[in-house]
Amino acid sequence: MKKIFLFAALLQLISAQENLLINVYNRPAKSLSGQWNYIVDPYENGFYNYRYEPYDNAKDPGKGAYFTNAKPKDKTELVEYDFDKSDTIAVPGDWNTQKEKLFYYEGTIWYKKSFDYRKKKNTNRVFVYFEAANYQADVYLNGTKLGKHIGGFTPFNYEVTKLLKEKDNFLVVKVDNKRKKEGVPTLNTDWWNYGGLTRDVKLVETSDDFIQDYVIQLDPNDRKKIKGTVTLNGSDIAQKKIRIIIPELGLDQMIVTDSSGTASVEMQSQKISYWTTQNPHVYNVIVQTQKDEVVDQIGFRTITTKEQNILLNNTEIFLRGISIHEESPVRHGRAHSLDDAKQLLTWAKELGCNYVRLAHYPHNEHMARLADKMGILVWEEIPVYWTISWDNEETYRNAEHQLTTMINRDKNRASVIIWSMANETPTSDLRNIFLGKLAAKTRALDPTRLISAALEQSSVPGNPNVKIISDPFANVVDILSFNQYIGWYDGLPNKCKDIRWNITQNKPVVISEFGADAKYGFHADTLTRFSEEYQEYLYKETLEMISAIPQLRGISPWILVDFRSPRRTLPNIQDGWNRKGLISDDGKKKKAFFVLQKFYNTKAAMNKK
Ligand code: GCB
Repeated sequence: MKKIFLFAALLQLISAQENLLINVYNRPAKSLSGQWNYIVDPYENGFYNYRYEPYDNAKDPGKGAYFTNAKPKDKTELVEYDFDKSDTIAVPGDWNTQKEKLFYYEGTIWYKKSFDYRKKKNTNRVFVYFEAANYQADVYLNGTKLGKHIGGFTPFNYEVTKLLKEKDNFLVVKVDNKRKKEGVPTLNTDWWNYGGLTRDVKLVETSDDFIQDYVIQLDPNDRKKIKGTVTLNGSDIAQKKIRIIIPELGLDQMIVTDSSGTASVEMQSQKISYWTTQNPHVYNVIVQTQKDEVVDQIGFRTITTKEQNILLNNTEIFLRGISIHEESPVRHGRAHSLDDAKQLLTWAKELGCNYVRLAHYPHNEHMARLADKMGILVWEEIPVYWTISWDNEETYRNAEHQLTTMINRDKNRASVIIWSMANETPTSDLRNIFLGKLAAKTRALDPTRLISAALEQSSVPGNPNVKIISDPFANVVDILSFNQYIGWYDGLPNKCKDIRWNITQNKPVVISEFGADAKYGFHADTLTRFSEEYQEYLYKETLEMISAIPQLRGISPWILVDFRSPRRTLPNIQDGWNRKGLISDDGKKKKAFFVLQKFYNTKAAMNKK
């Protein structure tokens, strides 16, 4: 009972922070996707006056403030911009790959969309929901500021009920993708800093009192029990009846909210078909109040570790994985659509995967939803990458906010089993405290999933060929993960034969990265860098080397598809692409793809026995 109370309290905490609507894919919504007008504003002239004071703070912002979408009253009036006469760009979509002139652009771009909107019911409420904007968004509707959001890969929403008109609304968004030292991620990464409204924007309509949030899942301690919490939002939400129905299981239960609009549920069933990678069964779950109804598709499973094993529904599992960046291999640029997700996850399946690492930031919601349906386990992570400003409190708050939002959005997805805190971060006291706080937060928000981070390996002093994981954060994680590039950044592939692993932690090991660059179609001998043969050789040697790690329970090599990175400049080979993909940027499979595929097929066959 106490546990349930705690769970409910924590859920409320998440909701209060942001009031993020969950499951917007199944709610009545009008997408604002399509062409938006845009103005490129490197000097942020539409945001600051000539004394560099933000118009946001001014009593009368005047005609210079772009968010007012000003038009001259007559020919004498001076207005030096015009959204409607400006060029258009597609939303969702990054700006870099839509306009040649914006390919390398890092700065501010203003977006404007005009629309009419008629509510279905007068008493209803409306929210504008952004699936993501990279990196900072200042949002205005009809000349009023709704808010500012920081973080390029997580959703956010604002209520617009009072501001919305039936005709001629204008939504203006200033999106700024300048990299910042204190940002999350920080200045240096190994991926393209795609800017803009990279995911869908929609208007979501709800009843006046509505279902804000819920988590419904299998009780980790009793696999015949489904339990959860529902939170309402509105002015009259205390002592309200909520009905939870799972038709396929014949479950139908009424619960009543407490004074804060939250209610907990517990339901018993003997006939739950557990979600597995072979049979990814999802149930329709209906949450109903007198005024609102939300339907979701939820799978029920448990995920735990026991000593060196990972257990899915109490059965040992090996994670046959691959890392993926959120890039579209067909269109190039940021992926955002269901088709993009299908392409990436279908390739992962073809490779023999039952698991993917979604690197290095939260991907769009389609990915986890589709993984639920396809039976692919998922690692999700936040962009706490390399050299974050560990001593900066704002940086911590930002990272925690991204983490909280990611968990909040995807907490009902059975496929998601691991929350990852960070990637290749150098150990220090401040970093250990930073990550420790993130991990504690994660455990408080979601005690049902596993925690990890992509750590680094090191050598025993005086013996470079004996590898260990010497990182205090290894004591915190449930899954011991690390990246290693022996044979690429460290020697040649035959070095793998000399390496001995001395991993002393009694935990499952999942190697989060290994790999080598190869340019598709470039053939040479196995020691020629960037040839397909080198990459193929490295995969063979690495797979043999890591198979000797007794507690190895999974891998997610780097990476499914070549991806853009400004760090990779070698002409005729890289040309701005990280070439560690097993598939080229135009969808062609390299030789190493088939090495890994064979390894996975053998593993899968062994696991069936
Ligand atoms: C890493 C990073 C990844 C890079 C990769 C590489 O360790 O985690 O973001 O892209 O190496 O290709 O160097």
